Amino acid sequence: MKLILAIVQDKDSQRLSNKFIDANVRATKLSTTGGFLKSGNTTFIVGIEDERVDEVLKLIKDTCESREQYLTAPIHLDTSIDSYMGGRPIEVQVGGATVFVMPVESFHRY
Ligand code: 2BA
Repeated sequence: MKLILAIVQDKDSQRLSNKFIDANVRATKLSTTGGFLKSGNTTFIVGIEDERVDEVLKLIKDTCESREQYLTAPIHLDTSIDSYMGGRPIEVQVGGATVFVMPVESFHRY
């Protein structure tokens, strides 16, 4: 068994959730925050049999779009990012999905 952690944009999360349900893939959705943009994204936790990992990765890849976002500095942004931006909005390419696949030592449902 593997544990898949997939960080996706909020805009894609509902569609991905529906695809998981249709494909009988069990998943947990977490509301998360990107460390750089400090805006909301969604992290899916999926425990899945080894032989279905590629199927899940394909569902994620086919559903999640890469998008450009503009980061403008609100007053409360910390100084490190403020100086990084030089006070101007910057364009950031946010990936469709950032995915980690990890081995699972054991799995229990009680
Ligand atoms: P954020 O941390 O909010 O990052 C959003 C996008 O900003 C990133 O897209 C990347 O294009 C850009 N970015 C991030 N850090 C940067 C930096 N130090 N300098 C310049 N640009 C930077 P993605 O790479 O597609 O990441 C999307 C989201 O996936 C991230 O949101 C974060 O929540 C998560 N993520 C990405 N890589 C990760 C990692 N190695 N570990 C944990 N989470 C990760």
